[in-house]
Amino acid sequence: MQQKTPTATEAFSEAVRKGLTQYPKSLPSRFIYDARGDALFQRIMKMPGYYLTRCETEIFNRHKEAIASRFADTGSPFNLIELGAGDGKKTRLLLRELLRLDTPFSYMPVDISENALSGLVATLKQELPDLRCSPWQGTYFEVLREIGRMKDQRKVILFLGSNIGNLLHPQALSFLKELRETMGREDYLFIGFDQKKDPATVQAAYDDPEGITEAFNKNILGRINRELGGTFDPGKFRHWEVYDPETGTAKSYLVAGEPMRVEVRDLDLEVEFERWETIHTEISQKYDDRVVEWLAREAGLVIDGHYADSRGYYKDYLFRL
Ligand code: AVJ
Repeated sequence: MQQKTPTATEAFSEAVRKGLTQYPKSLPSRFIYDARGDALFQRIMKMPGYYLTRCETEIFNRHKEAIASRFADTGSPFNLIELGAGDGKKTRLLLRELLRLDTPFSYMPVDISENALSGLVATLKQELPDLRCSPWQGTYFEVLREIGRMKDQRKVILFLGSNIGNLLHPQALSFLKELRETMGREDYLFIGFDQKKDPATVQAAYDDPEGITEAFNKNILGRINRELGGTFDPGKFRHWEVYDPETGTAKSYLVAGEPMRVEVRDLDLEVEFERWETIHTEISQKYDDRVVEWLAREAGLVIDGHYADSRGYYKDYLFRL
C-alpha cells in the first residue's frame, strides 16, 4: 500500500503536540525554518561569531579543484544531489569548477523550503546559465525514497553546512545508513562536519550579543502562534545555549522566565509552564576525526578524503562504499 506523506501543517501539528506534552519539553529544530527562520539564518551566517559558513567557503575556495576532480574522476555523468541546499552560495564555487572541467552532470538541489529553492533556481539561471538544474522540494525522508530509485545513474550527494550536526549520533547514523543504501560503487557522499574547538568559540557562535540566534530560536514559538493559533509570548522566554566540550554537543533551550499557560488553539491544546521550565529546541553537534571515522565504519562507509580550513575549525569528508 502506498504511504501518504503528511502535509507540512500536519507534520508541524503532530510535532508540536508531542513536544509540548512530554516532559521535559522539546521541539524539533527543522520547524524553525519558515520564511522568517530562513531570513534569520541568513543573518546568522553573516555574524562575526558564526564561523561555520566562512570556514566551509574557505575550504571550497582552497580545495575546489581537488574536490571537483574527485567528483568527476570516474568520467561518467552524475547527478549532484544537495540535501538542504538553502541559498547554495558555497555550492556555486563547486558548480563553477565542475562546469569548467566540462564534466557532464546535473545539479539537483533539495530543500524543505519552497521559498529558498525558488530563490536559488533564479540565481543559478542568472549566474550559471549552462548549468542543468532540477530542484526538488521535500523532506530528507521523501528525498531518500526518490534517490533510492535513481540506482542506474551515478550520484554525488552533498550534505553541507554541518547540517548533520542537528542530529544526535544515533539519528545521524541511521541517516547515513539510509544514504548508504542508495549508493553504488561509483557514488560519493560529501559531508561537512563542524569540528571540536575552543569551547568559547563554539559557545559564541550560538550566543551572539545582538540576539539574532535568540530570535532564530524563538521563531519556533512565533511560528506556532502564526500557523497553529498559539498564544506564546516569546519575550517571556530566555535563549540558553550549553556546549559540552566532552560530547561535542551544543544544545539550545528556551527557558520560561515565569509560570505560564499557553494555548495552541488549532490543536485544542493548553500547555502549562513552570518558572524555569525548558523547551529544548536544537542540537549542533561538533565532531573530531575519531567520531567521524566511527560513524563511517558503523554506516558501512569509507572515508576517501577530507578537506579542512586553515584553522582546522571545520572539515568536509568524502565518503564512498
Ligand atoms: C544550519 C544546523 C548548521 O547548527 O550551526 C545556527 C543552525 N542554529 N545557529 C547550526 C543554527 C543556531 C546551524 N545548522
